[in-house]
Amino acid sequence: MAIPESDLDPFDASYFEDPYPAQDALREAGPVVHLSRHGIYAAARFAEVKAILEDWATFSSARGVGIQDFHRERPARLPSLVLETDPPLHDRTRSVLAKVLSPAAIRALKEPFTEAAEALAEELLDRREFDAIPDLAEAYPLRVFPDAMGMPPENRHHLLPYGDLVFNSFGPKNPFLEAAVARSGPAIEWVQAQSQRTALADRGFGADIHAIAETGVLTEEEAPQVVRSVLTAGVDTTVSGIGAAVWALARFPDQWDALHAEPGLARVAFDEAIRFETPVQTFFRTTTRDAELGGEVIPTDSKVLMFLGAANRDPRKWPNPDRFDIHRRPAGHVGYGSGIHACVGMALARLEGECILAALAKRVRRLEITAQPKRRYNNTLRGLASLPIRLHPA
Ligand code: OVM
Repeated sequence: MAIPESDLDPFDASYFEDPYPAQDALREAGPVVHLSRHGIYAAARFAEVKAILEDWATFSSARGVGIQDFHRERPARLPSLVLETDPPLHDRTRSVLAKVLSPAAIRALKEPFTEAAEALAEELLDRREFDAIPDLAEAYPLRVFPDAMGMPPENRHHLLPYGDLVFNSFGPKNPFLEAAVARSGPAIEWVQAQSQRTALADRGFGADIHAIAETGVLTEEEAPQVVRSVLTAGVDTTVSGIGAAVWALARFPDQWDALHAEPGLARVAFDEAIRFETPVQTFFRTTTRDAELGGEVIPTDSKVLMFLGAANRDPRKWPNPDRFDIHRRPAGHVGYGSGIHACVGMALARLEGECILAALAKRVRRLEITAQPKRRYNNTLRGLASLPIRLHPA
């Protein structure tokens, strides 16, 4: 048996426009495909993506989770102490973040996050017509997340071009990455400065990370790097997730009806949107040995691309996968990953999604798309740049 070849470029505009036919072809071609243009292996079926995620020793993150192999090329930024590591270093950092972002810590945010969501929903209802990407999907996380971190109110907008840059940098050096570099301006220096203990309030996730560092778990140099991870991973992702949910709910009006009738479904509706659009579309691993996968063998030292979004629409796993259905059970999707690197901020992301969707569901009878949405191009993140919406109040 030979591994099939494909000349698909999963980092180009026409793919981003409509990735589904290409993802379907990849899943059908076999459990493992070789993408000849980039010289990488790929998995697009749920079972194989999940198997890669569960075997960190064979499919390593320490050589980078983008297309670049840190053994062959120097990474542009200091590798993340949690994302771009394997055990035991990974576990040490992870335990700090798991403590800081504990269920109890997230639960304590339910009230302020609900309050902020209700206030934003009221503002949007007053305006009636707006762009749901900047005015809702970006506005809500940019209001609540930096507050939870303990960041000053100034210049929070830099978090967006910073995230855009890092998520583009997991892909090849193509025009999308070049444009993100050009747009990033002072964002890199700003994020670095904001990660220092003295830039962060006495209370918040930032201070919590530094406090744990002071007990000796992290060094003085490591603590700001861990804050940086949270600032990198925590904003653009939830922006894409909230945008995905609003877009899906606007395109499937029967699903909005169901959510409006039962706003308690907001949390599961957000999760279904993460399955359906999968904001983090792809991540790489690097093989540490000849790796058996789906009956094929991937040679050692190979980059392997996991199509998380394709796995989340694999008909082998999901009945009627292209239907957005808030009554299905989306639990078990790989939109937050799986295994030791599964999203450590998941509860925070879900709280944001739940609060903003519930606040809208209570007040809005119908979402109307008033103009053609515009896609945002990013080598890793799937989302929109613009989604013109008119709200019809209940
Ligand atoms: C990090 C990091 C950066 C981007 C994404 C991410 C999805 C983590 O710096 O640790 O997780």
